[in-house]
Formats: sequence, C-alpha cells, structure tokens
Amino acid sequence: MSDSVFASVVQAPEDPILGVTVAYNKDQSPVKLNLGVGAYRTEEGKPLVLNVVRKAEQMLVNDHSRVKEYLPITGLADFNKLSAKLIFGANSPAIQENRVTTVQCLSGTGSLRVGAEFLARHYHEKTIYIPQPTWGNHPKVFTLAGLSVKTYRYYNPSTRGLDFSGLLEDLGNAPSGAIVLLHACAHNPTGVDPTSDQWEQIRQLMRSKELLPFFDSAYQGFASGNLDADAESIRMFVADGGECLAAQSYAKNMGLYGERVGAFSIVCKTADVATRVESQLKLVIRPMYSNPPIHGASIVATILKDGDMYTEWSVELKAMADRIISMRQQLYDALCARGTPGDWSHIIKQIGMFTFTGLNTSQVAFMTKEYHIYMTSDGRISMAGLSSRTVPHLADAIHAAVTSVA
Ligand code: PLA
Repeated sequence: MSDSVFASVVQAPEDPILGVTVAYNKDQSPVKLNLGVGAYRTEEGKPLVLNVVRKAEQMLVNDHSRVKEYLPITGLADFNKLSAKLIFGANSPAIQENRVTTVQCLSGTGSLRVGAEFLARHYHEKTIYIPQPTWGNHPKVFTLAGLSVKTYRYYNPSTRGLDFSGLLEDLGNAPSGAIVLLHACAHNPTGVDPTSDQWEQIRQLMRSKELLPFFDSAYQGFASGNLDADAESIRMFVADGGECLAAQSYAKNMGLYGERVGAFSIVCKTADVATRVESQLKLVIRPMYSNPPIHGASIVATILKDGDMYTEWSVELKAMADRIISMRQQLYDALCARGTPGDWSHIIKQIGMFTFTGLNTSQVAFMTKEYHIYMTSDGRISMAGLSSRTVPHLADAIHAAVTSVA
C-alpha cells in the first residue's frame, strides 16, 4: 500500500479550552473536577436544562403544525426580532426606526464569524482591536475572516483589575475607523468589567475617534443576574445614535450550549442602509452553512415572546448567576480559612462565570496532576463548574499549589 496522500499532515494541538475537557474525560479519578470550559453545573455537578426550556420544547413537540422546512438564510424572523429587543431594549429607538438588522447565527462564535466576514468584505478599516487578554478563540475567528488583529491593554495583573489608563491610551492611538471588540459584560477570562462611568468614557473616546464597536455578548444575564443591567454597555453605544455590531449567544444564559443558537446584529444609521447590509449578510451566510438550524431558535422565540415564560426564564437565570456568586464567596472563605498566602479578594470582586485566579502555568499543572482539577493554563477557573461539595477540594489544591509551587 502506498502512503496516505495526507501522510504529511501534522498532529494539531488540542484547543486550549475545549482540550481541557478532552483531558478531563480521560482521567479515571473519582475526585476529578472540570473547571475548564464555561459550562454551568448544578450543586450536584450535573449539566442543567432549564425548566422553561423543557417546557418550550414540549410545546414545540406537541405542535403538529410545525414542520422541518429550511429556515430563510437569515433564520427565524421572530427569533431575530426578539433577540434584538433582548439586547438593545424593548423600547430601543434604533429598532423602532428599523435601523437594526439581525440574523440568526450559530451561537456566539458563528455570530462573531459572520460579523467579521461582513466587515472584511464591506468595511474600509480591516484592523480589529481585541482586549489583552481575551477569549482564546477571538484572534482565530477574526484572522480567518480576513481582519488584522491588534490588542489593546485591558488587565493589570498587579491590581487584578482593569488597566483603564492603558485601555484609553491604546484606543486613543488606534487609527480612526478601527474596529474594537468589546465584551458586553462578564469579561472572559478576567471577570473584570469597566464601571458605568468608565464605559461612558470609552464610548466618548471611541465615538470621537470614529472607532467601530463590535460587542461580544456571550453572558447577558449571567453577570448580574439581570438581563437589562448586563446589556447596559451596549445600550449606551446605541443610545448615542451611532453604529455598532453585536454578537449574542444563548449558550450560557439559556443553557442551550449544544443547540448553537445566537444572533448577529448591526445597528445602522438609517433603515435603508440596514436593508442593504442585511442583503449582504445573506451573501456571507449562504455559502458558509446556507441557513441556520430551527430547533434552538424556536425554543428561544417561544420563551421570549411569552410574558410568563420570559419571567420564568429570568428567575432561573438569576438562580444560576446567584449560585455562581455564592461559589465565589465559598471559595474565598475556604482560602481564608486555610490561611492561603496572598490576597484572594479578586475571587469575590470578579464578575461572571470565571475567576482569573492569578495561578501560573506550573501551579495549574500541579493542581491537575496532584488533585485532578482541570482548568485552562492561564489560571482561569469556571466558577459555574464548582459546588459546595467540591469547593474544599479546590481550596486544598490552590493552597498546596501556592505554598509548594513557585
Ligand atoms: N464569546 C465569549 C467571550 C465566550 O466566552 C464564548 C464561549 C463565546 C463567545 C462563544 O460561545 P458559543 O459559540 O458557544 O455561543 N466561551 C466558553 C466556551 C464558554 C468556548 O470556549 O467555546 C469558554 O469556556 O470560554
């Protein structure tokens, strides 16, 4: 037999985030703990399907008038309208003036990719500034779409807080028109968000320099437990009448991870521009995956359009957010109780799904080897994967890592 025509293909490394789950799955230890990927778990350590999602699915299954036809290229129309309302606000003038175009995409990642492909084709400035650090997939998505990626300062490791002056300086030095990727809330991986005042300063600077905001909203409702509060940053940018882009994911806030349901919106200056923009988004999507899947979007639309189900969702969402916040407190208390050297107050100060612990690569490797705790090598842990039962084990591991590994 002759060699494979692919014989020269080299083995690729695992993904820095999803590869953590691959390693976790291979571990036979009964105490193993996966704090890598940001996926919500219950106090019992189980994945959660929201009650309201089960209910919506039941309604969909029982409705025999529903068929499995292709959706339009832009997805489910109801879903798109409701998604825009969810993120921009029920009374958003931009929506009322028909200046917003929203297309259903494959969760947050697909929304970012469609948006990036559109910008690469139709926007004059091809440079996108992303925060340093950011979600590991951002640079890959934007580069593959044809944009050129640069970073702006975001996080100061010594304060474990926002490097606000660095951020303003770097955006101030960006070329006029450059695209700027902003995490709408619950910044991943740092858990550090600007305050409202800081957002306002960022907005003023960006508008004065004509920088184009591209919001990644993967955690609406997960940061504060309140859907409106978590959209405040985006709404500030829409309220000034300027243009902006937004990628929405329902993976975390509705627990629809594997359904791959999300939305991409562009807020334009006029309805006429929005119509033409949408026509071009269709040309981006059609050769990529033709049209999006129907099931997840139907679940979301069912919940968003019914007042009672919407309320039920927001209660369940708040419960998830609250459980994460209580895990922060429990972990912080457990480290204090152990007298673990260092200041751990960032655990309770940071926002959203993750804690950026400050543990280094060697300490992370130690915790995985000795304690079977899996996390990304940058020291990020998913608080959503933790429970009262597993906090002591994690605290023991952190204590041992900090006291024995430099
Ligand atoms: N944007 C940010 C900032 C994210 O953190 C994630 C997911 C996404 C977009 C994309 O999510 P979606 O495509 O599933 O909607 N980040 C996860 C998972 C939760 C991942 O890496 O894919 C994470 O662990 O960082």
